[in-house]
Amino acid sequence: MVDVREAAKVLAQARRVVVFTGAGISAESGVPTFRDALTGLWERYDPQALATPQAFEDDPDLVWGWYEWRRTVISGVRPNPGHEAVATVEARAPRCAVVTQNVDDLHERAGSAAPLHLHGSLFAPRCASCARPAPLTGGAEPAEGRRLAPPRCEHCSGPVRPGVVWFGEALPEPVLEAAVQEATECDVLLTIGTSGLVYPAAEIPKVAAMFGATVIQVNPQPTPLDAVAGINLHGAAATVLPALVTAAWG
Ligand code: BV8
Ligand code: ZN
Repeated sequence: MVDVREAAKVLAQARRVVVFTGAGISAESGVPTFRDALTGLWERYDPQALATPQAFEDDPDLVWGWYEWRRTVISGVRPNPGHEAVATVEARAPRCAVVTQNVDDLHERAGSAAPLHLHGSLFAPRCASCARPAPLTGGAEPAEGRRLAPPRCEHCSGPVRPGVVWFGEALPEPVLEAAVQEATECDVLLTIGTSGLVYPAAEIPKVAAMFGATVIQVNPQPTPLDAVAGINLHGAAATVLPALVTAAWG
């Protein structure tokens, strides 16, 4: 694809790269994206209603069961060539920051050193009352759709909650600030597998474009970020990204 060659030229000359990812990069690892995370028994719930503090307050067992099921799904899959290509960008570009909206650990397992998790992580549960980190329970791996009572904090016996950012919750300030800083300073921002609908995360590619970076989008579908993407690679991450890094750095 001529666009891949053009994108590779831009990438190979970049001094500072930001890789911005959404659920689409994990799709080919077999992880349902947020919108279709509610397959099977979960389909009767609206994810935006389930991923909220209110839902956890109303029915902690339902919400904890959903997140523990998602964590079990993640632990059972592997990073895909898209995640691995991102690790290659980090190894080859003079400077590269990975900013992800995903709550899985697939970037880490593909070799990314310290991705910035704008929406937290499934692997960092904490007490909903005193906010102390809580241990990951290796215990009962919930079947899909099964309620599971959250463990209790060993310090204050408050309920343990998933370490993710719910709708209506503020993003972790230091992480958001670092991501915005990287976006203002980069020459190239690769936005991969995100619908660009959730704010303030969706601002990151726009900030990069505003500060003069070339935005390269990888997504099989059109998204609102088409407006800021200088180069649009319409394809799947696990196919396009390996081709892109090979064309850029051999
Ligand atoms: C906040 C963690 C304020 C939890 C997530 C109206 C207008 C503007 C904003 C708002 C509004 N109403 C409400 C808001 C605010 C709200 C928001 O933006 N809502 C949206 C829906 C309009 N935002 C918030 O609430 C944020 N907080 O604003 O707080 C505040 C401030 C101060 C003090 C107090 C409060 C918090 C948002 C974070 C929510 N948490 N995740 C969990 O995971 O359970 S967001 C979650 O959904 C994901 O992290 C992801 O970011 C998002 C979307 O999920 P998906 O659709 O699955 O993924 P994605 O969007 O990435 O789409 C998949 C893409 O992949 C598609 O484009 C598809 O084409 C593509 N694809 C598919 N296959 C492939 C592929 N691409 C490449 N290769 C493939 N193979
Ligand atoms: Zn506690």
